[in-house]
Amino acid sequence: MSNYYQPEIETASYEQIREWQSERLVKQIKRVWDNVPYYRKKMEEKGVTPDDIKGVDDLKKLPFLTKADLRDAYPYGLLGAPLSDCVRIQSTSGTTGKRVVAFYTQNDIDLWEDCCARAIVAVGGTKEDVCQVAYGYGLFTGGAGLNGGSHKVGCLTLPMSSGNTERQLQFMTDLGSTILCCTPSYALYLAESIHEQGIIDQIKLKAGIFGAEAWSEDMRRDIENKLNIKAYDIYGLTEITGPGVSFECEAQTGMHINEDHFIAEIIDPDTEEVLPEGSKGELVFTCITKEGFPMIRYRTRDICVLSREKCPCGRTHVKMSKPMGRSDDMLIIKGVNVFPSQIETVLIQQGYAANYQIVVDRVNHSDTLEVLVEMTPELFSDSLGKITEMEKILVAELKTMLGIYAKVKLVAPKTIARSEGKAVRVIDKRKI
Ligand code: DLL
Repeated sequence: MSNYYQPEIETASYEQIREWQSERLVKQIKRVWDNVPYYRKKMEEKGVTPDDIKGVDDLKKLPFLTKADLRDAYPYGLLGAPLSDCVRIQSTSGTTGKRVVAFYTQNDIDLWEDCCARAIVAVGGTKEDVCQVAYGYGLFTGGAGLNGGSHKVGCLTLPMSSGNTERQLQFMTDLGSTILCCTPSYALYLAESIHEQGIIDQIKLKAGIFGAEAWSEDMRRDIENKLNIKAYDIYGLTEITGPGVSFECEAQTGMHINEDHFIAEIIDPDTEEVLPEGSKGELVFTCITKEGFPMIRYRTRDICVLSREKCPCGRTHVKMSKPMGRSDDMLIIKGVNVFPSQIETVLIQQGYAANYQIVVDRVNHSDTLEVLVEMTPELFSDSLGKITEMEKILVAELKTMLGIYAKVKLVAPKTIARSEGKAVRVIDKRKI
């Protein structure tokens, strides 16, 4: 039986959700028109005024915002409330140029923490739980968001931040953590360390809430098996609020978007045309309750699919698939689109852990792709013949998946640098 943090919202009818969205959108656009000259100008350029926005169906009339707008408007140009009403900033490193700085009023923080509390309750969290938050604290939204959600649920919260693995494991065993929140790559690292130290019997974890970076279904199974837990996905981005924009429920088949706060659309990234439900495209969000940093039709660059299929958990909010890569992270190698997640899938299917690095370069005007893969202790071999054989298998499997040749280099366990936050998977030397 499912538990909900805010049952009347999380299981509201589709009609009710649309009604909330329409009402809030109309109000939000008026607020933004009055308070955010940067966006007002964009509306004027498109010939739209708040009077044209009567409900969700009019959303498509509004202009998009992109990372480039954030850069142009940095730092205060997209502020939606007086600075004196803002109580916090959070920030993330942009892929290019300036950092993203988002502003929050107290009300924004309160609603954000509700979203994270929904995610914790959805994985079975209650006030009896010990919730170890090993996302980074500080400017990154991961620590702050899940910390706030954990308080709201009433869990005993361990504000560990990321890193210091010895201390993480000590508290995990001494205080009996039952829920772990961190990036999936750090979860895997913690799992490896637990097995190395032979302390799996002392671990009481039952669930993990992992997000902030792409991870495959195979990686999920790997973490679940190694830690003997259920591993749930959580998604979000600083511009929209942070973790908890969407979260997975017990069905583990996609993440429910908190539609009472965020309206989701899927567009064709090239034509900007809104695509029908079920299409794969770029995810766009409109914040309808945010005051400090009210993003309207913000292009996330994340590629995914939305689905309104009935969910066995009873939640009615639309589900998004795992992001299948980012439209701007996608590597184009010899003209072929390559997503790092495809490479990860091959590696895990072949029994490797998700410890790898992709190196892309250009030699004699031609792109090259090399994948460094760590051998797991089980697969470890120091026989040159055996290693060459294993590399050949991976080359063939990658060729089938990607359609192009990738050089594979197997390296000894624990030789690829571990990250405590988001893993650095790709080194594209063509950009350096
Ligand atoms: O990563 C917020 C977050 C913190 C989400 C903790 C989940 C848990 P940013 O640093 O702004 O915010 O990065 C946002 O990370 O556009 C996606 O490309 C990627 N991302 C976030 N969650 C997932 C996920 C946080 N579950 C960017 N799966 C987003 C895949 C994810 N990618």
